[in-house]
Amino acid sequence: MVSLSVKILTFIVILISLFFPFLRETAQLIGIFRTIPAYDGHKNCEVISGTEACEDIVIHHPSGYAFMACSSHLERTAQYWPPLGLYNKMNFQPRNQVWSYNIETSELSPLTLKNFPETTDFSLHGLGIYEETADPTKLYLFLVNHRRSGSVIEVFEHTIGTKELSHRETVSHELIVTPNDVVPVSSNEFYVTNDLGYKEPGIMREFEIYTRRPWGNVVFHSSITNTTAIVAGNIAYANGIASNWDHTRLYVASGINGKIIIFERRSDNRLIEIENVNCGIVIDNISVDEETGEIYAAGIPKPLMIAKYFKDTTRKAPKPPVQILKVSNNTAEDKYLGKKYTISTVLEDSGHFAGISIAAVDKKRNTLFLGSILGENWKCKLP
Ligand SMILES: *[C@@H]1O[C@H](CO)[C@@H](O)[C@H](O)[C@H]1NC(C)=O
Ligand SMILES: *[C@@H]1O[C@H](CO)[C@@H](O)[C@H](O)[C@H]1NC(C)=O
Ligand SMILES: CC(=O)N[C@H]1CO[C@H](CO)[C@@H](O)[C@@H]1O
Repeated sequence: MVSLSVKILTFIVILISLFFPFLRETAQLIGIFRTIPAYDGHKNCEVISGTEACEDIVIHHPSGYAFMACSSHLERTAQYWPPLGLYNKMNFQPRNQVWSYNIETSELSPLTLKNFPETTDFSLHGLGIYEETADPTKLYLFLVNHRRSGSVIEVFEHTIGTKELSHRETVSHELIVTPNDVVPVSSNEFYVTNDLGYKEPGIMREFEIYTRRPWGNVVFHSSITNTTAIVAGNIAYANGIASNWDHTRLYVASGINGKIIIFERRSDNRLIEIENVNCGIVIDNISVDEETGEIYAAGIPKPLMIAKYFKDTTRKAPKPPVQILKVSNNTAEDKYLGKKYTISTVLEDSGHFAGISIAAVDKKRNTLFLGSILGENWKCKLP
């Protein structure tokens, strides 16, 4: 007969062995044992002055315009920022700014909102663009807007070269809870990530983040049929979302797991997971090079440092290191052994960038944009 203590011991051993892989993986992801040499990738870059805290940047490749959804350091660290559970200043109206940047002329223009009341909140996060098939000068910008009354997706029309955004539609739905990033697949349809299952700050939200619970998801919305549905679930911190050029594949970053999930889009708009690429470090938002299909991700080698940097309102905390990764198809011999992708580093820097959240690449113009959650944004020459 097995005594009770043996049973308990067995139970403890099982428990530890169950948790050990999780702990080991966590230690790797948060980079406890990672030392970062003095990288100076910023030398290839210049600050895009006049902008701050552009958490998302999307390039319209045919025209060479980058669109930037921007906020401010003060707002993100001290006032109001639901994605980080910050609700300090609820009597203040967020009114963020979208900029267009002409890569060839370096002209930076603030876009004016039309048909959008001045009294409506405008607190920006993810951004996606869709080009009208019949008229390539006409774009639709889809923006995540964290209104104080709840988070919504705003759709605007824009004609390339103008300095206006004309409001078209606001989409809100009970399934769009913690929207992070959005990718349109037509002028009336989009996919959006809900990064967390728990929106309200508190113990459950902390638990969800620190134990990497898979409670985020991807929601599809169609304004043609007025339907909204969860099309992919069980994702731990679903942040960035991007698609390939014909929207047959979608890429979702599971940031705190350091993974990029590749989905195939079915004709009924459901998403089928076909691949899971492990980047090995915490990653932020992602973008796809439309021509090559390569995926760029802003990597966070020291997430604890970034957390400290975010909480510091004095702007004195050391800037966290950044590693921009590129995921390409593996063309070497070992692809036959199942190694489908190669991950390479495009840029590395150890202390000049303020928490980079997006890397967007224009290969044709040899340009890399780096957007920050709370500081300066940069334009770099591709190495
Ligand atoms: C779309 O559906 C939602 C419920 O899912 C409803 O609240 C809303 O009024 C509908 N909108 C239109 C334009 O029919
Ligand atoms: C890999 O190649 C396929 C086929 O050419 C392409 O569709 C895909 O986007 C490529 N993926 C990456 C990560 O480069
Ligand atoms: C636009 C976008 O996807 N932003 C997200 C990038 O990742 C950070 C941190 O993981 C999120 O807080 C942003 O919401």
